[in-house]
Amino acid sequence: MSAAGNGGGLRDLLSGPGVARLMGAHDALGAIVAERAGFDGIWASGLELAASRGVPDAGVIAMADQLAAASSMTAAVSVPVLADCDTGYGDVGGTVRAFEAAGVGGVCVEDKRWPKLNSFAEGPQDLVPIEEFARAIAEAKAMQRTERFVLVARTEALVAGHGPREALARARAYADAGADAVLLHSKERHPDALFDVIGGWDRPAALVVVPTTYYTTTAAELERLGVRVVIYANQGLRSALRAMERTCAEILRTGSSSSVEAQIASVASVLDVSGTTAVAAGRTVRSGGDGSGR
Ligand code: SPV
Ligand code: MG
Repeated sequence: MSAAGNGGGLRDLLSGPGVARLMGAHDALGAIVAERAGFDGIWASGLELAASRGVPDAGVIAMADQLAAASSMTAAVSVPVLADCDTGYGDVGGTVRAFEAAGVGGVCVEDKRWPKLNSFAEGPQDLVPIEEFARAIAEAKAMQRTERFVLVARTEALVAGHGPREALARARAYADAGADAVLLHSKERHPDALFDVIGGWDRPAALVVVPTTYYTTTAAELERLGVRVVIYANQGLRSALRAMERTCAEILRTGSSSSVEAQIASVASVLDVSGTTAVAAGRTVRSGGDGSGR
């Protein structure tokens, strides 16, 4: 792996061919599972990370937390990682520098006012003025050190209750400010407003969408509309949550893990996914050393 890590591949995904599918994760385990399944990249989800820490997705996660999580995912997989950096932690340019230096593929920042609230939560979804966010994007792009790193600008205009006209104006302004891609977020069940924005897209920057509420829309359909990247932001965590709840309840209900053994992963697969099997087979590990090899 080069010093730039596996980050460069994200730029390739933006330019096609075809639609790229990113799977949400919050740790190396989730990233490894997604890579093995065949996903093109990883979405280091802010919601998943917050939930995994037991804190709200409301601007509580700090840059250092996401940097550590995205770095461990980048180290664990060969596909690129796009880090959900919320509103940019008060410094979009500093965020770009930090994640770029860590070899992460790119960052996504959204045009909400801090402290932001998750897009699906009932509550205020206030946007920063379009000029302010476009300026932050332009400044951050000027601070980027390598060609390959990717800055995705996300507009929450539709989530905040504005119409397609405002969403399109914001998306264009961010693309014109230098964003490599624009994430159009929507919480519509039938994404008519989103499709209007996509239909009016007239910039070279790639479009990214997150079909969480409009989950019946397939990646192939989105690709036909011109979308380049589709993010399955939280389905991994949601499936793990449901499975953990069922297992906990079954063990307490029956007095043993017998009734769930057939449904849960084997210890052998945990040893495999953690690399323990490879170490047992002879791969050298030095623990507690100073790295000098002595
Ligand atoms: C996340 O995964 O944290 C996102 C996407 O930002 S969503 O939760 O759908 O807003
Ligand atoms: Mg998020």
